[in-house]
Amino acid sequence: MVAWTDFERVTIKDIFSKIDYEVVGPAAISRCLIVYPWTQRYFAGFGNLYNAAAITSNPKVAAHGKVVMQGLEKAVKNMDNIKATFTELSTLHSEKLQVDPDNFMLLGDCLAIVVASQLGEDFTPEVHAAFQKFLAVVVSSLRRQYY
Ligand code: HNI
Repeated sequence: MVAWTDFERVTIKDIFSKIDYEVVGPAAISRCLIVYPWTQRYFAGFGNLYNAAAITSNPKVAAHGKVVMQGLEKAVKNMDNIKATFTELSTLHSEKLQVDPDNFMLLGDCLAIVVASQLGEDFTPEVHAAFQKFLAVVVSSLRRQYY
């Protein structure tokens, strides 16, 4: 059970209310696929991921970015129960998709960079700390069904 301060709760909800999933999701997943190219291996069905231009203009990548944001929204709405909320998603990534869980925080860090660029001066160190804590809980919840 994670203890959240009032500031952290308000900040996480505030970030998700301010960002546009259709911009942030695709930008974060694209950045992850470009910066950490080994993550491309899980998206063989997405077609052309040949270079940065192909990745950022690939409609399947963009659609998936939005799906990831919708997954994160469930965590935002269930901040006191993220582990249980992500049980099925963790099992899916472990058993079906077989994603190396070390990749989760790589995507999380890409997301933090994109959110920072969207929020500008509002992304203070305190806001960053709250967001990073949220990502850490998400990642540990996604790792939970791995064995
Ligand atoms: Ni992930 C599918 C959420 C990290 C590879 N992923 C999903 C779905 C959600 C999701 C939601 C859709 C599930 C469904 O169809 O029921 N993924 C998340 C979240 C994170 C994350 C919240 C971390 C912040 N996923 C990753 C990472 C990789 C990854 C780091 C690989 C490097 N995910 C996948 C793949 C799929 C997927 C592959 C299936 C995509 C498809 O459409 O075929």
